Amino acid sequence: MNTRAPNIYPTLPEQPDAAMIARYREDGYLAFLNVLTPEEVREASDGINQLVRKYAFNEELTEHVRTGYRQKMQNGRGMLFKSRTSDFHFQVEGDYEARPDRLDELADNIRKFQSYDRELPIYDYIAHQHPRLRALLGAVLGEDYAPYSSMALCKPAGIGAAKPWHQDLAYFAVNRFDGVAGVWIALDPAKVENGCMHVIPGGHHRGPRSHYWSKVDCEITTEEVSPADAVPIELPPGGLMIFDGLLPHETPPNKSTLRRRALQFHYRSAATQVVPRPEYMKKFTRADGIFIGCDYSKLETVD
Ligand SMILES: O=C(O)CCC(=O)C(=O)O
Repeated sequence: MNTRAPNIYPTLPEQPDAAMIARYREDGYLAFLNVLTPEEVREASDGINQLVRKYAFNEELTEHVRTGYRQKMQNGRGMLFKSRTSDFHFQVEGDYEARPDRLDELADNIRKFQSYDRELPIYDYIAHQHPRLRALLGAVLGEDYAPYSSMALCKPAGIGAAKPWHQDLAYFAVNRFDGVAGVWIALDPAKVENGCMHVIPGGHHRGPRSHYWSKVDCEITTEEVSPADAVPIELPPGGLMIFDGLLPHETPPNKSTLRRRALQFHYRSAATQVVPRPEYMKKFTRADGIFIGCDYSKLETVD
C-alpha cells in the first residue's frame, strides 16, 4: 500500500485555490470531508428507497429484465429495472433475488442506479446547482463544463461486489481525454472494510491503459496497474472526491455489515465532445491503434 498521505481536505471552499487545483492536476484527484449537510445526505439516501418503491416491479413505469451474456460476469448478473420513458435504470446486486413483496429489502440490495439525476430535486440540486461543487468543477474543467452522466453505487452490506481497477474513460465515448472529471459522494461512512474508493495518485498521466472483461467486470490488465501504489480514500457521509477520467481507481467488495452508498456524477469540459462510439474507439487505443477500453462486442465471448 502507498504510504503517501491522501489529498484529503477538511472542507470544500467556496472557491478552490490555485494550490488545490495544482494538486488535482498532479495527482488526479482531491477529496473533502465535509461537503453535503447531514440533511442533504439523509434526503439523498432516502431518495434511493423512494425510487425503488416507486419503480421496482411497477410494470407501467419500468420493465424488468434479466440479461443474457452479462450473466457471465458478477457485475452484470443482477436484475435490471428500466424506465419505459427515459434512460433511468437500476440494477440489483449480482446474487440477490429481487421480489415484489420485499421492496424495502430490495432497496438495500441495489448495485447501481444510472441516469437518475433528474428523478428527485435533491439529486438535481447536488449534481447541477450545489454552489461549492459548481465552483470546484469550474476551476477543474472551465466555466462552460457540461454534465456527462449520473450513477449511484450502493455496494450492499455483505454481498456488494468489487468494482475492479479501471479508468472511467475506458467506457465514455468522448473525443478527448483531458477534460472529464468524476465526482463521488459518500452517503454512508466509506471505509476500506465496506469498499471505499482506492486510487493511484498520478496514474492519469500515463494515458489509456488496457482493459479486459474478467469474471467480475471490465478491468485493467494486471500488468498495467500496481495495487501497491494505491491509496484508500476513506470518507464520512457527505464527503466528496473529484477525480480525473483517466485516473485508475477501484472499490473492493463489501464483506462488512455496513452498506456503502455513494452518488457519482461525471462532467466534461466544453472542449470535450460526445462522439459516436466508433470515433471514440479509434482514440482510446494503445500505440498500434488497437482499442483498449471496455469492448462490449467482446463481452459476448467471455466464458
Ligand atoms: O463506487 C463504486 O463502488 C465504484 C464506482 C466506480 O468506480 C465506477 O462506477 O466507475
